[in-house]
Amino acid sequence: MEDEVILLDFWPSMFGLRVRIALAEKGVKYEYKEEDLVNKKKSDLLLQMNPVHKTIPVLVHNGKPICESSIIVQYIDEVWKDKAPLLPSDPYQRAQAKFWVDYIDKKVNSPGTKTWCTKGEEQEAGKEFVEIMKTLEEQLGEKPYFGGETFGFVDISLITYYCWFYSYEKFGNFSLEAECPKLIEWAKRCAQKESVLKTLPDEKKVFGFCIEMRKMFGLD
Ligand code: GS8
Repeated sequence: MEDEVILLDFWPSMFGLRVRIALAEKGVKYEYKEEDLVNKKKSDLLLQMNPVHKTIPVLVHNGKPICESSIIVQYIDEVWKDKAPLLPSDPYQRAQAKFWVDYIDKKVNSPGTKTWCTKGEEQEAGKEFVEIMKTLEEQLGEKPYFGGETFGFVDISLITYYCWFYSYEKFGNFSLEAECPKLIEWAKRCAQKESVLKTLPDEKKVFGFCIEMRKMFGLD
């Protein structure tokens, strides 16, 4: 029987984008269902499939939900294991990859969001964001990808922020190209991959979304 795969998502979500890239890497066909998070109209399916957090992304595989983007990416890697491994098989390397994804999960989103979603804190948040990117750039070192020669779990977890960099830079008033040139080279390398290229939305579209949201929140 064919697998039934449904993804509950929201187009600019860096978390949902991780799942879309992982599914593209594995060549998995799925049905995409957009949630109307802007108007806070969550579908009954979302509330039923993720009653704990009520957040996207949710992957519904043969009727069963999997929640939390980094857990979903690991699940995808385990279920569709024959194609394009995303996590290393070596236990130590695997633990390292999970450590860095955990770091990204704990550190990146909050200062990133503060650059465009606050009034008066934008520049401070920008500085904090740059420091975190510098730590990640140091971890990347001279390698083409975080795990070495191939695109994997850590790359997927961070590259989905790439389409947000433009907005963070504009509102936070900084330049990542100037501050972290190696990291930007890495991002451009990742963006050449079909799974990433075809998945990430245009940075200007994301910027337009930020402008709309700022208006909606009464910030501008
Ligand atoms: C975060 C998901 C999330 O914040 C993950 O999947 O990695 N740790 C989770 N989803 C947001 C949209 S993206 O900003 C969401 O669903 N928000 C709706 C809400 O909070 O009500």
